[in-house]
Amino acid sequence: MTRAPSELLGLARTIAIEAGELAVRRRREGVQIAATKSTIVDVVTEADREVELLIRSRICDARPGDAILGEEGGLGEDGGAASGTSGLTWVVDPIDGTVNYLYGIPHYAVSIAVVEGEPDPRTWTGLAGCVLNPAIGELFTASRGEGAFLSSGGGAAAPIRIAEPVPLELALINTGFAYNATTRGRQGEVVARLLPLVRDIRRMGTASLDLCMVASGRANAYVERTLSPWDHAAGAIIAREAGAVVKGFADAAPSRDLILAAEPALAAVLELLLLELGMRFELPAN
Ligand code: LIP
Repeated sequence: MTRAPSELLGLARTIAIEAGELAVRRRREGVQIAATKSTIVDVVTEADREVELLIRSRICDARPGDAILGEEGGLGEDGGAASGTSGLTWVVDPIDGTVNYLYGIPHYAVSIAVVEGEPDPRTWTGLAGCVLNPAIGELFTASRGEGAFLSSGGGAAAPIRIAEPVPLELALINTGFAYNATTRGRQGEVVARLLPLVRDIRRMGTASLDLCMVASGRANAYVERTLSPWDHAAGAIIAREAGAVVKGFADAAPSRDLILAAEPALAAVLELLLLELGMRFELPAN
């Protein structure tokens, strides 16, 4: 079975489009909270679950040897893919930006990545990534070594690149906050110290699209802590292929501890500043 990144991307794209249509349909019909997760503000809707099941079944049918790591199911549950035999894992967020989805804000995404190696963002290699905002019909894609693309409204895919370098004081920086109240309080303190030093801050509410914003020059940088692997797997591939550095603290790969994406020189300056501003405080266990 093929391991070619461009072919894996083709399948990811087909599945994401079908999943996005389902998400939009369910959104039109009205969305209810099905359960809360880590805290009372961390929610899952019936649509998240249904969309993930659809994605899982499509992957299982097409690629029975691959593993699946999904936000609502864990590794191998429901889809029956167990941990797989191929060494490839599909990392799936059926609806990234669930709170936007719940409120009817058209800024949420179906995010699907294929990675090679252990299903751990600190060590895996991203092969293909696809992030679809089905509410406005924007599809961001990338496969390893082949660049990043944006297709709008079903049109042809056009190459995207990160923005030209800017100094810190002209940088537009996307960020996000944890669901844990204590953690987000501390994150807010860091942001208050950062705000006077940069152009401005955006809190859009969908990590995968934040990474695509950096990839397409709509933001200069994106930084967040406490993300889960499915929040950033596909977006990180897209941002890298568009020319961004995507990293954790120091030499680490992105993980729950930190994801920072930016044009390389800005990434270096911003990381140092964030350390000075107290960004690297100890996170609670989950
Ligand atoms: C969410 C993100 C959001 C981030 C949250 C959370 P969910 O994903 O994309 O931008 O700040 O921490 O991870 O829960 O909507 O799939």
